This record gives sequence, structure tokens and C-alpha cells, in this order.
Amino acid sequence: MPLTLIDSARHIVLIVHKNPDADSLGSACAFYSYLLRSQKKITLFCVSDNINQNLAFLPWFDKLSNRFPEDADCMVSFDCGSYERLGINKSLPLINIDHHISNDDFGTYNIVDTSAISTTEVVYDFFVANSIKINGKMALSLYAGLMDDSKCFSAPKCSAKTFSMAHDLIELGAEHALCIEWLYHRRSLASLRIRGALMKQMKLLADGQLALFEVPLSLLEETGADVAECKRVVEDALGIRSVRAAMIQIEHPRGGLKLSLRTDGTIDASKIMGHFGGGGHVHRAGTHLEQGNFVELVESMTMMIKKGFE
Ligand SMILES: [Mn+2]
Repeated sequence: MPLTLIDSARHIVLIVHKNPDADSLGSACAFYSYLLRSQKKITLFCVSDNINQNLAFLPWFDKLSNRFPEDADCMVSFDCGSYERLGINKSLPLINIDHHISNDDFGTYNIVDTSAISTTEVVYDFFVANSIKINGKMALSLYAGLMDDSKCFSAPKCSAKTFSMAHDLIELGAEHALCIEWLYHRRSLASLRIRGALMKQMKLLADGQLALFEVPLSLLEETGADVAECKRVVEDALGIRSVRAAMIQIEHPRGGLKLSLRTDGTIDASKIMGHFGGGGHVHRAGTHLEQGNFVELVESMTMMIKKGFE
């Protein structure tokens, strides 16, 4: 059982995915607070060295490290839809906590609830089920993930459960205003510049149902935007009345092509990206192409999306 594994461990590594978002890091931070109650060593690990500074309001943000400890004997991963997302390869017992439909249960123990709107919801349910007391820091961390993955309580997946969890977390000390400020109001100049540039070059296909964006490396350099800031533009495109799916291709600074697909839910983004080595959710999914004929691969993705409209 996951709790037995945690109890017997001496040094637990909490793993957030590459380029972490508020859901992954918020889940790990809540767990960090919980584990502090035991006399164990804890490491908050992320393979990426360039962490989105808009997450700096989360407790334990300054504890993040990209050095995997030698003496670790247990790992817990948060919001990682596949083993590849951990960015490391270690043969240690692993608890996989997640909500992606594409999750293939890669852990020793898997706490995966695909009906949850965020991984922080899965963590919250785990705390409640095990009568683990949620303090203010934990509530804030869980709330941040809930707000981010529900697109500030606007995603179609929002349910009575989402709002009742929000209610409970605010009562437990989560600061709504702080989360809104850091996750939604603090936009960088670069993110606005990339938005302008991309909206101008957006291609509309299939009677305006499909929006396509291309980000060459030169545009990233010109605007100073990062990959996460580019992806926000895809969300904006989905707000156009005729658009049912929006896809962005980003030339990755470290090589390869990153693709991110958002849909209105009538087309399964996770299924399409699954054909190309990726995964995610019905409404949003992505993949990273390392090699191959990128033009041809993107062309066949586009065909698949168009087929979904029929
Ligand atoms: Mn998530």
C-alpha cells in the first residue's frame, strides 16, 4: 500500500514533471508539507532547471532541486502522464499520483483518477481518505493546482466537486487573491508580444474550425517568450467562435518539435497525440517529436483532427 511504502521510506523524492505547472508543483508542495510531519528526508525534484517564476508564490518553491539524491529510497511523482515526463530513470519504488487519461500506471503504486480535474484533487482526496490534516500551506498549494487546471474555474470539466473543494480549501486557508495574482494577472511582456505575433500569423483551416500556429526558434528569441507562454495563445484561439481545435508547433530550443493541441472536447486530443508518442487529456494534449519528417508528421496530425470534425 502507498502509505506503508511512505512509512518505511527514509528519503523520499517528490518529483514534478518537466517544465512544471501549478498542478504538478502544487501537488508536490502539499505533499512536502505533509511529509515534514514525519522524521524523514525529503527532496523536491524537477529535472528542468528553468522553472516558471510565476510559481514562486508556492510554499517550498525555493526547495526545488534538479539534483537527484544518492540515498533516496522512494519516489512519488505528481501530474506525470507518462514515465518519460519524470525526466529521470531510477529503479526505486514509485507512487504515481495523477489524473491524465493517458496515464499507463507506470508506478509501483498508482493513485490515478482520470475523473479528477487536477492532480491536486487526487492529492486532496488522498489526504481526506487518510484523515491527514490539511494546513494553510497545503490548502494554498492544492488550490493553486485546482485553479490552474480548471483554467480559473472556466473549464468544461468544472463540477460541483470542483467548487466544493475550492470552498473547503479556502476555509482551510488557501488565498484566492494570491493565486489569481500570480497565476493570471502577472503576465510578462514577452507573453503579450508572442500573443500579438501569433494571432497575426494564425492559420484557419476547415471552415475556421481548426487554428494552427507555428513558432520558429527565431520568434522565441525575438519576443523572449518561453514554451509555456506560447501555449497560452492556443487557449485564446479556442475562444474564437468557429474554432473547435487549435494546435501549436514550437521549435524547441533543445531540439525537436513540441506540439500542443487544445480542443472543445468533441475531438479527443489525447487520442490524436497518442498516435505520435504523446498524450494528455480529451481537451488538451501534446507530444514532443525528436526526429522524423516533421512536415509530414504535422500534416498527418492535421488530417486526423479534420477527420474528427466529420
Ligand atoms: Mn494536471
